[in-house]
Amino acid sequence: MSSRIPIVPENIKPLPLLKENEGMLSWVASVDHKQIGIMYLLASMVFFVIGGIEALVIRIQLAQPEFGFISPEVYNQMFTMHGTTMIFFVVMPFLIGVGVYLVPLMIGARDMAFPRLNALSFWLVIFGGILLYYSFFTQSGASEVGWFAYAPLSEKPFSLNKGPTYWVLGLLAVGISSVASGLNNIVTILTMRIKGMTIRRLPLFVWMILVTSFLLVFVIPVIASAFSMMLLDRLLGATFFTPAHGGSAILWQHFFWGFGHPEVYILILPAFGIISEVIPVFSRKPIFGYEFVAGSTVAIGLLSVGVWAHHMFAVGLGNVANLYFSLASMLIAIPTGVKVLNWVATMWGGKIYFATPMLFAVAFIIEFVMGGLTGVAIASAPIDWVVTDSYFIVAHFHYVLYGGSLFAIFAGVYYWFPKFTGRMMSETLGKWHFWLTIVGFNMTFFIQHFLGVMGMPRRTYTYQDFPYWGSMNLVSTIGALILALSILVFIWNIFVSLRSGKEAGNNPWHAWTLEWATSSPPAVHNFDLVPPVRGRRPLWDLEHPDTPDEPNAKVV
Ligand code: HEM
Ligand SMILES: [Cu+2]
Repeated sequence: MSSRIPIVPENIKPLPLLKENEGMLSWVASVDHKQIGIMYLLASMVFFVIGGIEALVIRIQLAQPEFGFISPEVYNQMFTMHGTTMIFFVVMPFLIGVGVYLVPLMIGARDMAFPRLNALSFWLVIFGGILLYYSFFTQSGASEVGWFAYAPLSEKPFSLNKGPTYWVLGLLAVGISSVASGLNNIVTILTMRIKGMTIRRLPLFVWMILVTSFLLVFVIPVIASAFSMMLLDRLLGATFFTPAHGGSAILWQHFFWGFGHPEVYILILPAFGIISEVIPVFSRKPIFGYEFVAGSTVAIGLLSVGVWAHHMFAVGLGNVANLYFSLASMLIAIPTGVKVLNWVATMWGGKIYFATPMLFAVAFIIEFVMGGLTGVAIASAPIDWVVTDSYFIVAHFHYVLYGGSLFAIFAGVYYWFPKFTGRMMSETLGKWHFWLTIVGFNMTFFIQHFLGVMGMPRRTYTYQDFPYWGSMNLVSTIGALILALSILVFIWNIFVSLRSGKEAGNNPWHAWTLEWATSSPPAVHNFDLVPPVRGRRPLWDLEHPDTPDEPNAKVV
């Protein structure tokens, strides 16, 4: 086919190709975006198991009133390490890793713009994880001050433990890594697209990685500065956040949430991207309102940096501030609602095919909307005052983080596993995984809304035997055990499918984006030839050469 454009444009020199069968070294020394992507995913899985075990320990301790499964000190370390691990070492590495793997393929490029920087980013995450987990072996154990490390608790003399110091150092390493991957993504997406892949034809997943990358580059430095100040306080006797010596504990909260709220969008926007790829393919329709899905992402990105103090309603910032932050937070519901509407409209009238990726994608919409609704509720300051620091909040953010980010991650794994490995995942095990997740997830977290409203505080080591508290907590713990089982099924599925899954072929789902135009797994150099790009669905155009270029609005 002479109309096809060769993948390596003349002005880009291909990197020296990795030799196959070099064993471990070919991975450790790799600068190939696909190998680095896979390593990110594996690291994320390992940390997921660790963070999951920590969650189980928490839930077992809370299974009945006045239980003494672990000590209060260890309990504090568990929830701190659990939250930190899940956010910085599970969801972020997964989403960044899947981006590193897919972005070059989706835009028809040979690799990321800066392959060595890419490798550095990955290894910094590992380095940060080792620093973080090393703290368990110090005399006083890991950090015990919660994932947002509020001052002055995290400051001397309140915490003389070494845990928070290792925590900060580990997260600083991850921060450098995130900024580097953000820059790498931005340059790659803006400069390495194949001819014809205009910005308005970018796959939505790439769009969301682009917006997320800008967020990374702008907000990680905020927290990195605060981390540096905290280190100065802890190690060199500075007092940025120590009120007794003229510092301000509230200042830490502004820094932390100035980063922390955009961070939740860093954890969800790429997940939106995954959903925006899966839903059209399994509905056999182009995405409804592409411009709105992309545009609302930009809107969310911009708004997300202006709402941080909704985490600080209980501080007493005053009515004007509370009113502003309430309204601004509620505004975010609009672009988010636009997305949900677009996904539902995409499914509407489509030929829906409920393979496992689609099951997780549809469940994502439902569970994420649940978390979003409680989110809009607590964006109202008076409602937040009632439930702040209670299990209602724990329920809320697990609906968005587990029911949102993690459900999308599962959808993405089932969807792209054939591309990554050349084999299909087992649909039977996939459905077991899915239904166990639905039952376990809702059992664990739904009931926590009620516990919260009944007054159970978050980060509580144990509780008195109030009416129903014991049984409701037990339900939540049993749910967590079911969730653990679902994760075992998922891991088992990966192992089984790697060894004996059905051969996938290039494009098992009949999808339309460029990553499906190459072999599974892709060759080291990604493509021999990239199909011409003259619309948003290059592989569909390839099969329908006579259709007009845009807007591809037909059901197929
Ligand atoms: C595997 C299933 C999970 C279970 C059973 C679980 C359970 C819990 C529980 C019971 C708490 C509250 C501890 C307390 O306040 O005393 C908690 C806190 C937390 N969880 Fe999870 N969780 C799970 C997955 C996740 C995931 C996937 C994420 C994020 C992506 C996450 C992020 C957090 C965060 C940020 C906290 C707050 C920690 C803090 O208060 O400092 N969890 N989790
Ligand atoms: Cu927020």
